[in-house]
Amino acid sequence: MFCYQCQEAAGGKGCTVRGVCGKTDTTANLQDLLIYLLKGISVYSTKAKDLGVETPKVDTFVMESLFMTITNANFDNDAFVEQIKEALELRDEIKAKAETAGAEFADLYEGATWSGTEDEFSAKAEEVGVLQTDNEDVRSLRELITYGVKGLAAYTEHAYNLGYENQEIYDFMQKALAAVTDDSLTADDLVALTLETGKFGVEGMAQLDKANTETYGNPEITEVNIGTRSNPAILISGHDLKDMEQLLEQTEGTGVDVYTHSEMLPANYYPAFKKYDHFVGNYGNSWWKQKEEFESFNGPILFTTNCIVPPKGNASYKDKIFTTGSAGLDGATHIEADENGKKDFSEIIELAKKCDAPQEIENGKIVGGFAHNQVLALADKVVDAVKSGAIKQFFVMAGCDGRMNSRDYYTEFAKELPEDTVILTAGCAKYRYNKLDLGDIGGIPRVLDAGQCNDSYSLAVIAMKLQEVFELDDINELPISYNIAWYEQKAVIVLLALLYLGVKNIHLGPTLPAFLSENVANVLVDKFGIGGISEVEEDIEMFMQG
Ligand code: FS2
Ligand code: SF4
Repeated sequence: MFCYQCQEAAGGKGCTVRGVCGKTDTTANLQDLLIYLLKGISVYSTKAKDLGVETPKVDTFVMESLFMTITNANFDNDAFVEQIKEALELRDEIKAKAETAGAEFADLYEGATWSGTEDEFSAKAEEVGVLQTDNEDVRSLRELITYGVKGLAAYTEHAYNLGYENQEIYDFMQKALAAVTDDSLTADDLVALTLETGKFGVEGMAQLDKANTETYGNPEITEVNIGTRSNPAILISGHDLKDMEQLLEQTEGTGVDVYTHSEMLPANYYPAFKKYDHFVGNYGNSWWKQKEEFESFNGPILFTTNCIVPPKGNASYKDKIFTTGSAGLDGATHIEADENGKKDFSEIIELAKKCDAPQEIENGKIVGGFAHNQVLALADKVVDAVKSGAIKQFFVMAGCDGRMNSRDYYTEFAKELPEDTVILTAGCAKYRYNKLDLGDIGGIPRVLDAGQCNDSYSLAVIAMKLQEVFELDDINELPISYNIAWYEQKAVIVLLALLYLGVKNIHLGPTLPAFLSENVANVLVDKFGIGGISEVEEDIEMFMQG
């Protein structure tokens, strides 16, 4: 195996024996083989699309498969084997359709032609990973695009689950996958494709924002309970709000409570979910704390997406884990949707009834719900505070959390920021500082949580609105600094989206991606002013000087 798609890549270079995330080499290789076949499918489907062939089956298959390969989403080897078999069938189907429409193919990428049986998968998988591309810079750009497209696929799938689709996004994902197999593309072509990926990142996040807010209302300022009650309960993690809705509907009146964990916390901000009395609040912290927090929760856990940490063999909650959607874990029960998108969570509910109530690990409330609509409703107050100098600067500290101790930097950074600054956050990065008492500025809390990582879109909308109000030509003239924490591929698409929107001087930590070669990193520095992080005090000084 060789994998370097996330921030925790071993030694800052890549995982080669077993993932720091817990991914075995078998899983990693099967994921590589699946990506290799998705590229092959995309070679045919892009051509078919050019010839007017509609490809709905390919569109959703590619999206779901990409999502399955995101860090910490799916550890189920059987699921990958099934997906690979389906990919081979679908590839033949789309090839035939393209040929019927008049396409001719020559000198094809090997992922478009290779076939094998299940017992040949693992041997083939070892040959088709990231290192297949020899040139370090080309490999770096190809992977940057591929990881961005994976993040885009995740957001696209959540919107799809709510009935929102955009053909152009599907087409782009396949265009990008086909392009990264094309040896005739120059480094400049790949840089242009990287920015185009960012453009679709903006569209994907906007689509998901529309899907979530039209379906469940606009997030609003909310005090979220972080304590517990005495009923047995289910913990729901991940990002999928459709799953959240169905779980709340099905648990209503059963005597089983529901709590969110990690990235599902922002579900508490949506009006449509507030009507449920048995929706108690949020339990615990970000994803990497799950080994301890799932022990004390006592009840079953439903993963709707990443981030899953494979449990230890003796974990008490091992048999209480359920997955759905693109998430998967060897040994966990996977709940499929029926043809109408309905999921039956009764097995989880019955199990919850037999479990003890959660053990309280903290109590009190945290505040969130500052997505674009809510912040724009407070726009006058915010603008006045900026004009009067009460708010000197905003810090976008969106992104992900992770295990590394070096992420204590973000807690310290938040604590040390001058009191006339406000943090705009989204994603699980918030858990590094959302329980600190940082106070408020004239009633505006100093940490404004917009929601999940995809709600970074809200932060961009807020920035664009402020640019308009202050009549600035350039978004970079705003008093907003970007100190973003990344971990997995959804943070990659968020970053590319911000670059596409023209945001410069983004600092990325705790380390720069291992998949950026020196030359590609230099391009990002020269073109966009991307930087890393150093020491808290030094960095604050640098940011405050603008
Ligand atoms: Fe956090 Fe993990 Fe949201 Fe990422 S819970 S690192 O999936 O996508 O942010
Ligand atoms: Fe390593 Fe991250 Fe890949 Fe897991 S996803 S194998 S931790 S680089």
